[in-house]
Amino acid sequence: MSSGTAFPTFETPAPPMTEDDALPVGADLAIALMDAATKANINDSCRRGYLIELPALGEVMVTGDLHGHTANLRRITQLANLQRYRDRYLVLQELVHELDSITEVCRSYRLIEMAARLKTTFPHQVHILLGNHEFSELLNLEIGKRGRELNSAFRDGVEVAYGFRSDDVIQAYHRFWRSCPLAIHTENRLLVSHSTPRLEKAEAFSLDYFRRVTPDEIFRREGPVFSLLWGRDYRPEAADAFAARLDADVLIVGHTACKEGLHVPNARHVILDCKDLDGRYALLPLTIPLTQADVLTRIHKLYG
Ligand SMILES: [Mn+2]
Repeated sequence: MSSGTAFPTFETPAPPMTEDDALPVGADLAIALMDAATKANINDSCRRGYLIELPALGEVMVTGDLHGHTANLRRITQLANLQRYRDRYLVLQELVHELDSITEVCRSYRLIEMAARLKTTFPHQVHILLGNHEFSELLNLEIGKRGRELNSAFRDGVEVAYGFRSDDVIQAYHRFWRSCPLAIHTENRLLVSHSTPRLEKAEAFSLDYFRRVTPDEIFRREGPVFSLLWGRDYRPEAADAFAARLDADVLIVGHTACKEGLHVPNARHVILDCKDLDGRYALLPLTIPLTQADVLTRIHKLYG
């Protein structure tokens, strides 16, 4: 479709947003952007199946759940300075769903598109992990907070932006999410994933599981990946079991809301959160062994 003349004017999508973090794109550009990011995911040079394997070179900046927070992604982009530091990797996660969009429409699609633009600009440096909120969009699992279904708030936001083209744009988001990696393993024995499974589910996992798992196995309701993305088992024995299966010493995750952007529930997990202005991130060398204590000395506030 090269112009809007084929359609009645009453179906014309809403005009572009005027805020400075709004992307002035129409549906066709949004779809092209998302498909370019999907292609970048698939062609990622660090990727084996659904696992990203980072070499012992440079450093990795790990961030926590963003939930539509475009200002925080701008801040992260500025801090990461990927253009200057070409052997620095950036990990993003849980982009979709503004958790406080109870009465208003959710506009987290803007954050998804910002992240997609970063992925296409720095395809081998930026890694966007699949989170349970994206998973819930893909499988149409209702995910509610305080009485407002986040899925329908998300759809409302996309409809405000893209009108009658919403379904096409949402399908492009889905193609992107289906191509996102599930975990990142580093040579210095860090494992970064959105969350970790319950102890009883840990034995399903290994680095080879992530390298070989198929989309049919991933995108179903009761599979191991479901337990990976939703799990909140922070008992030391659960952390030890999962870390041992994944050849990791430290587990860096998002998923759980933290008051000051950080929570350390046991001797392996480091939980990061970037949903608000108290957000924190980790900037970690990939060239030296790191204990959990080493990781904790390398955690910084997004602001100040
Ligand atoms: Mn989550």
